[in-house]
Amino acid sequence: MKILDSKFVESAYKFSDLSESDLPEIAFIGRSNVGKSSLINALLQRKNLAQISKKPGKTRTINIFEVSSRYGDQKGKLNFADLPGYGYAKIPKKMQQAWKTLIDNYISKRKNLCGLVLIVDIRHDADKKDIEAKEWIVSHGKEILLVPTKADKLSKSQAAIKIRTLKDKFLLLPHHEIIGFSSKSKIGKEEILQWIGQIIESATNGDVIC
Ligand SMILES: Nc1nc2c(ncn2[C@@H]2O[C@H](COP(=O)(O)OP(=O)(O)OP(=O)(O)O)[C@@H](O)[C@H]2O)c(=O)[nH]1
Ligand SMILES: [Mg+2]
Repeated sequence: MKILDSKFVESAYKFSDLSESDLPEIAFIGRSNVGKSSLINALLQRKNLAQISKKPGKTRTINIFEVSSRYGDQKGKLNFADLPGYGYAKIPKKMQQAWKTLIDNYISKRKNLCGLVLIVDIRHDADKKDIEAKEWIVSHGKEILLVPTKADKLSKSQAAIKIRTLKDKFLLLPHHEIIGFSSKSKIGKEEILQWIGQIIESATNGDVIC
């Protein structure tokens, strides 16, 4: 899939504040500070469309971006959704709960949500919250792509070993893909765009979106 253009559409603190959309949507989910917003910017070839920070907890709302793309001969539009990160202990309990509710509602109720990119840090072991997120996504029948990011922090061979270990830890099924990525070297970018293109193509066959 080739990206032609992208723009910010809206932010929402609560699921009910989000406008309905009839464009197929791909969401980016993962722990705080793992690199969700950086991945979105890399895919869209934008420096700071999704806001990035060294401090965890930068993305506090669901942020929707509209993307114009080309896949094969087809031109079309889709949405990217940047979700707030989970698992950051230093924010107040109340806010952690509000984000969890927001993400849970989003995955279970967003009608045009076709697939989720679950991002983990390639240096870390799969933790309980990441596995829970994967189970929650799969249980709602959504497509999932696991992306271990910050691959530039490991050697190529270390990264390959880590990817195999994560595939086992997450109990990924044969049709579930895992693609290592780095927002520094952009390794994995084309494969991730290819995955998104395929999901959107099969999701929009016919009249029903996802
Ligand atoms: N080395 C390296 N650093 C990265 C990579 N991706 C993100 N970072 C850095 O990690 C930090 C967090 O990146 P963000 O993209 O803001 O992460 P996020 O998951 O959106 O964070 P929250 O919105 O706070 O949940 C920033 O300092 C980024 O520059 C990567 O692939 N390699
Ligand atoms: Mg972010």
